[in-house]
Amino acid sequence: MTQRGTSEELRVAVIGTGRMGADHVRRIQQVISGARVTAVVDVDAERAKAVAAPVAGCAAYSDPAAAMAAADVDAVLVASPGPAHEAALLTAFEHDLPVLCEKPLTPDAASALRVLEAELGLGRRRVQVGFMRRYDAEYLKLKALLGTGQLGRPLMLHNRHRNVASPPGFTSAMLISDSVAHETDVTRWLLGHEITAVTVLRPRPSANAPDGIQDPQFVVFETDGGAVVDVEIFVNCGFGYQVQAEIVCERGTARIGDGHAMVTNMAGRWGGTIAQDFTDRFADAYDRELQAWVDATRQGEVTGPSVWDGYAAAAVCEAGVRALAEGGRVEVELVERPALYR
Ligand code: NAD
Ligand code: ISE
Repeated sequence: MTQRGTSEELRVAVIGTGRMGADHVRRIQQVISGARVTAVVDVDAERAKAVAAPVAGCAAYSDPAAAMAAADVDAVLVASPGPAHEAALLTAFEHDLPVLCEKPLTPDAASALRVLEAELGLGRRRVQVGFMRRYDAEYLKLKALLGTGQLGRPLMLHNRHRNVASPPGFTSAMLISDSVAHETDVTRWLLGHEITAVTVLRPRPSANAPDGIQDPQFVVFETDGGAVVDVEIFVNCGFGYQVQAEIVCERGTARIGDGHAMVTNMAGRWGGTIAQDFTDRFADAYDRELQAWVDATRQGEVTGPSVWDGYAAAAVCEAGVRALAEGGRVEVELVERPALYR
């Protein structure tokens, strides 16, 4: 059997074979280069077997620790639900395996801090967090434009984040911890600021929202660079998947996410199509994200969103969930940023 870490291709265990995990298995096997899937894990053993079956040389497990102990696993992609991430990450650290962990790093700040402390104990980064918008072509253009300084200092960032329908079990708090988690990262990454306070306004819920779910919400961030950021999160909008952002700076504005790749004129009307979900809208971003992870890992490096970014996002989301429940403005508390993440 090949020794761990000596095969040419990165041998990946994918933990969680639901919607994202199964799509990442397809991506590793059919889209990107330099890696193959040698293990899949799901607490639903039948699901793991079904995802493993068409993949040559891929074993199915129902216990993440058993997969991570296997000799033909060099790296781990965590795509189980957020509450299961901490255990998977800590086990990966025990086996000294590099990890791509889907967002959120963990669902709350205390557990994210435990992961951060465990990684600090290793003395080097091991984790890339799956904030894939950092790999999206439009967000990258916006980031590059801001970097030129032509627009001047950012003053405000307006975000819209709409999903067709929320999945079963989605709660009011998850609009923030699961969905707005992306805007917390986008804000920190685009502006280079930390978010210092969160306020959540609650419009009368849409009649299309499941009973008892506060949807939509209007979330406001304040940042340590003096910017104000708003996020409309609306996860039962019914008509499509839309993620849009407009930055307002001292000398101009820039806007992405209008999705006007093709406009048709027909029968007295003009228009285009709207993506229906994130696997469509962000397909290229996921591809680039995974290729970047595989390339860096094969070089023995860790790049992209860090455990610090995952922790900061968790802390902001926790403040947001409190602001949603209690009303008013909630300040974000962060520990001092360790040197490993500066
Ligand atoms: P899902 O419910 O479709 O799939 C999760 C799978 O994990 C299920 O098959 C479940 O049986 C399995 N599972 C549960 N606990 C497990 C455990 N302890 N070990 C192994 N498997 C376990 O969920 P999903 O939509 O695929 O989401 C998975 C992750 O991906 C979440 O962290 C979610 O936030 C994230 N996500 C990211 C994006 C993005 O745009 N980046 C989009 C959707 C979901
Ligand atoms: C989901 O988990 C994602 O990460 C999607 O990108 C987001 O649009 C959706 O709202 C979340 O539930």
